[in-house]
Amino acid sequence: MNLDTALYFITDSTGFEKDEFLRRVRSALEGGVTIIQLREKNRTTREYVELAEAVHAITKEFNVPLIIDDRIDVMLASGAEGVHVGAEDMPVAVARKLIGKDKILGATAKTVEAATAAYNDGADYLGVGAIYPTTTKVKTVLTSTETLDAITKAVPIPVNAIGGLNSTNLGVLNGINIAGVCAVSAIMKADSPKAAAEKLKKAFDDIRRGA
Ligand code: TZP
Ligand code: MG
Repeated sequence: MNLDTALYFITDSTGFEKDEFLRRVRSALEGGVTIIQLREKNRTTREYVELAEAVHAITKEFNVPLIIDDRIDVMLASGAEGVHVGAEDMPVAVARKLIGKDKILGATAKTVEAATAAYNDGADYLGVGAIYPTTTKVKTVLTSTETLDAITKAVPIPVNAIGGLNSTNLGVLNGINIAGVCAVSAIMKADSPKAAAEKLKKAFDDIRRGA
C-alpha cells in the first residue's frame, strides 16, 4: 500500500453512536481521505479493538490504510496497517522493533531535533502541530510554521501539518513542503464529512500547486 498522507483524517467518536460514527468514516472515505487514524482516548481495550475491526472493514473497501493511535496491541489485533505514537507513547525505536518493518509507523514531532530522531528511529511519516489552536481534546502546544518548514527540510519522509486546519485556513502553509494535512473536527463534525473532505482536499491541492 502506497503511503499517501495528502488528506489524513483522524477520527474522534466522542458523542456519536457507533453506527453514526461508522457512517461518518465511510462518508469521509467517499470524500477522498487518503489515510485514516482511529484515535480513541476513553475506550476499554475490548471496545477499541471492536471499533478498529469495524473501521478496518470499511477502510479496506477503499484501499486506504488504517493507523491506530498509540496502541500497537490494537493495531495487531485489528490487522490495521500502522500505528501512530506521540511524545508520551511508546518510543519510536521500540515501536518499530515491535511492529516490524512492514507496518506504517507515524510519530508526532514539534521540533527539528525530535523530527530527526523520529526519522532515525524508524518513523515513516511525521505529524507536526498544532498549527492553530484546536478544539479537539489533546495535550499539545502550538508549533510555528517556521518550525514546520524546518522539519520538512530536515527529514526525507512525509511531513503533515495538524491542528485547527480546515479548508479556509491552509494559506499559512503555502510554500512549505508538507505531504499533507491532518484534520479531526473539520471532517468529523461536518454536516457532510464527504463534502468537508472534498473541500479540504481541494484546498490542499491548491496550496500544493502554489495557488
Ligand atoms: N495533535 C495536535 S493537534 C491535534 C492532535 C491530535 C488535534 C487536531 O484536531 P483538529 O480538530 O483538526 O484541530
Ligand atoms: Mg498519542
